[in-house]
Amino acid sequence: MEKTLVLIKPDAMKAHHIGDIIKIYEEKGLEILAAKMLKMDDKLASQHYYEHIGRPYYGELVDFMTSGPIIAMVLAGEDAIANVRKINGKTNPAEAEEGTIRKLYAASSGENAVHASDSPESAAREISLYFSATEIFD
Ligand code: FUP
Repeated sequence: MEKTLVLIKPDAMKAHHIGDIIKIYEEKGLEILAAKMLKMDDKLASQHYYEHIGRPYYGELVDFMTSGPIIAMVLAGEDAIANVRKINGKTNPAEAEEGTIRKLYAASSGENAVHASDSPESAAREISLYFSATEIFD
């Protein structure tokens, strides 16, 4: 069973889509091994999005991600990393496939409802930013 880190971003939290989003993952057979609500601060944002530091949208990205609470989750399943990214849809919701979370609930490439790890290395790194080993129930 592969693990991946998912974030429900501030836009989806404010729009009351927590339940809708979690229901989609559960209906697709993903197991929730860990979950917590928290507020990202600038330090956590710079750790999570270190690859984006210096990009033109970085300031807006941090402002958005720190604008309200988020939910962090560890999801597990067969090919969970690729599977969850498929369920989430493309970064830009205008390009996201029908039925994906971003098609359903995201407004723009910046405010796009959910995050999911993009490789086994990112998943391990990102999971450790949000959860200690005792908080993951596998
Ligand atoms: P994804 O893996 O789909 O989350 O997308 P990226 O890693 O390419 O981007 C991470 C985050 O940076 C996005 F969720 C939002 C932000 N971003 C922008 O705001 N504008 C862009 O053009 C690209 C990314």
